[in-house]
Amino acid sequence: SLISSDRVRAVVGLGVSGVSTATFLAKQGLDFFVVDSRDNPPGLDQVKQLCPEERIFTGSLEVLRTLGVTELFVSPGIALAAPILKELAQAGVQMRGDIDLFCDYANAPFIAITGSNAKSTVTTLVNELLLALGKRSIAGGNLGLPALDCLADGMDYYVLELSSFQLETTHALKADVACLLNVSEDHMDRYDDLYGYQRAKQRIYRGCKAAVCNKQDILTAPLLAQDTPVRAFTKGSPDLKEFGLLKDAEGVWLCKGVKRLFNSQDIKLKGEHNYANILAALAVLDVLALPIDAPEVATVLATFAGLPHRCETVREQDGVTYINDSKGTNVGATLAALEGLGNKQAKTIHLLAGGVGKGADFSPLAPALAKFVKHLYVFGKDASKIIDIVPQGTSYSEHVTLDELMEVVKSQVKQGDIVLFSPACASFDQYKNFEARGDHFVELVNKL
Ligand code: UMA
Ligand code: ADP
Repeated sequence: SLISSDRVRAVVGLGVSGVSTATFLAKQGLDFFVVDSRDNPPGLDQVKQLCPEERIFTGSLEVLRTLGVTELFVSPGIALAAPILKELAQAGVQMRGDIDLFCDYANAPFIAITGSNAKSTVTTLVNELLLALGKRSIAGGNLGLPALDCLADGMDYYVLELSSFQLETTHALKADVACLLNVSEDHMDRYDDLYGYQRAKQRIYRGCKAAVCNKQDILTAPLLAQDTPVRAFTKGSPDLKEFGLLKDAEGVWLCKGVKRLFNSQDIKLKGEHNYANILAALAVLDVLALPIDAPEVATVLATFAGLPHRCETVREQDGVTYINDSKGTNVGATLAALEGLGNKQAKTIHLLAGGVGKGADFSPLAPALAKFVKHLYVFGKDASKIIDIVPQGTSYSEHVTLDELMEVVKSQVKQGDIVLFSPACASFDQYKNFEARGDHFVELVNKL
């Protein structure tokens, strides 16, 4: 086996990743401890089926000090900066994760995708394109299905969405294609600064066979051996080997170099940020030497409507468009939504934002607020932090709950307006997750 049996392992954390790792290790016939800081962690009943109860410890991670562990599989929700983990790492204990284990056992080429935003969209799109081209492929990782649960016989490709947390515990990813879409501030409660976060994201490129990066985002630029193929994408006009956009009387063209591949009129996804996402997916296919102008590709682009809660049109009523972008959980996502949907001629957007700011600096939103936003409605825990950066001349109001806020929206909107629910914050102050938050917005819109 690729993992030797003389190591003393512990699975740390009993969420989706912990249960998946424990299941996988048990299947390989390997022993392990299980530890979770919570008294009653979610996966407890499942691991009781996999490992003797005397090897399971809940309520604190401190017990790790006494187990003689040499190798930990740390769940992404636990910071490696936790004192107990730091102490063990300093003592030479390996800090690994489920993705590291996936890499040991991957039996087909895999594509790894990260970025502050658009990971899920691009991961799903790449997978859809591979399937349409007749490949056996499956998408997982941070997207939801844990990476180890994706492993199966006879696969052509795995497509993995990876978070910065997962990358921190991954040592030799060696992806067949590694793609870093963009880097903008997020999770500042877990990193010292943007560069610490970028360093985690850049681990996607470790040992990769090919790379895809964003020409307009210097923080995505890979440092690789000269002979490693790299494809860049841009929302601007592309150089010879790049993927980019050309605009003419017929609309926006998605291009590789001078070659026009698809016209925006034939693409279901809307907004330039989404064209960039498609270009990234096409670049992945291209670097794998798969056909990017095949009719199957055109069909996917004509029908792929994106994922729910990502700039999803919920309803058009009395000339007002309601858009749910609840997955807009950081400043970069909300900025992309404003720039993608905003009208340069007139301020039409009613922006609904707020929640848990995760230590973010909201000031990059200010120019887009001034340019596109008719009225800003803020709510939730860090509402006042958003108010602090509102530019002069942008009208705003503060609310406690979304219910209360929507009552005001109702009385303010006019024909031609867009109501954009893109919080720029996490949801945990008032909701279980971004899905529950988006569902609540949709419910309120449908009641209007
Ligand atoms: N926790 C404890 N004590 C423990 C272990 C966990 O309190 O001992 C808490 C964590 O602080 C966290 C929660 O439990 O609040 C869940 O953490 P986890 O590591 O057990 O999470 P999983 O259930 O394994 O889910 C993880 C990803 N979650 C996180 O990174 C927080 C899921 O991404 C991912 O789909 C799943 O693995 C499969 O790969 C979710 C996510 O929110 C969607 N990701 C973040 C994001 O996209 O911004 C990074
Ligand atoms: P992730 O998995 O990285 O969170 P998603 O595809 O779920 O990415 O989208 C998350 C948020 O990012 C959504 O609010 C979406 O509207 C926004 N978004 C989509 N494409 C882009 C892009 N190219 N740049 C910035 N934000 C984007």
